[in-house]
This record gives sequence, structure tokens and C-alpha cells, in this order.
Amino acid sequence: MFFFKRFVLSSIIRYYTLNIFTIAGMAELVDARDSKSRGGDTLSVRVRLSVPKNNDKGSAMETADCIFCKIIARQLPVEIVAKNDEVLVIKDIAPKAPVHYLIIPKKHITGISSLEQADIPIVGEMLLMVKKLAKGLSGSQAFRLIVNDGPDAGQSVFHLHFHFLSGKKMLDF
Ligand code: TR5
Repeated sequence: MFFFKRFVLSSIIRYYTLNIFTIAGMAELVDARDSKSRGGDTLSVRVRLSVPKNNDKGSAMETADCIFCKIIARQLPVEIVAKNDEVLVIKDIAPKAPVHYLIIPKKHITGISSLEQADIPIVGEMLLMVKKLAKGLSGSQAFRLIVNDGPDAGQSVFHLHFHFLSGKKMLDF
């Protein structure tokens, strides 16, 4: 009976420790074992702590205040132009040309300067979306693609996006 109680107790502690930490996304259970010591029985738990990286998908710390994450989560009404598993295209709320779309990855990435190797497929999808949007243009299929990176370059929303501009001559660059 004593061993059974100990087994049940340690199983419960293991289960909850693992779940609480892993749900929080901040740690993983490395090891849990019980041992006998002079004072009685001891349950030792080893936990590996970790801090979410800047680019973690859906990291609550980053996405909570991000306007584009809210748009992606459909918490704000916007006009959607196109979408696929990785990318959302919306109309810019303050267009700088007759056609002004924003191509936004669903993953929260702050900007080009925070891209990682693992993000290459996402950027590839964004570029293929550009090609698709250009093919869908009426009249001239010429377009301009702009990415602002950093406040000094005019970036105001810190979630990577391409500005897709078309519908007028843009020879001022
Ligand atoms: O300045 P950068 O390069 O970061 O571009 C951000 C773009 O997001 C600007 O062109 C804004 O006009 C556009 N923007 C900002 C908001 C917004 C939007 N486009 C569509 N819908 C929007 N909502 C609902 N809210 C915004 N704050």
C-alpha cells in the first residue's frame, strides 16, 4: 500500500510539473525520480529552463501588441486580397498608389534584419505571392516592392511586410 501511494503521488507530481512548465513554453522536464534519504522519501525533479527566442512563432510576448498579428488572427476587420498557409495579403489602410497591398507572413517576424535561416521558405512564399499579385493586375503589370526595416527607414509596424505598389507610373526612384 505504501509503495502504491508513493507511486501515485510521484506520478501526479511528474504529470503536473511537466504540463505546467511545457504549457508555459518556458521549460521542459528533464528528469524526475524518487529516492530514500534519512528524513524520509524525496522526489527530485530536474527542469531545463528556456527563454522564448525573438522569432518564436506565436510568442505571446511579441504578438500581443502587434497590429498585424491581430489582423492575421482576424481580430480586426481588413480587406483580404489573397492568402495561403504562410502569407496574408491585405489592402493598405492608407494607400500610396492606386494598388497598395501589404504582403504579411503569418509568422511574427520583426523585419528583414531579424530573419533566420528557417524563415527562408516563408520569404520564398512571400515572393511567389508577389508574382501572383502582379499577374492579377489589370493593365500594366509593373509594380514596386518596398520593405522598410527600422524606424529610420520608415518602418512603423514591426512585423515583416512587403509593400506592393502599382497602378501608376513610379519613376521617382
Ligand atoms: O511603415 P511600414 O513600412 O511599417 O508600413 C506599415 C503599413 O501598415 C503602413 O503603410 C500603414 O498604412 C499600414 N497599416 C497600418 C494599419 C493598417 C494598415 N493597413 C491595413 N490595415 C491596418 N489596420 C487595421 N491598422 C493599422 N494600424
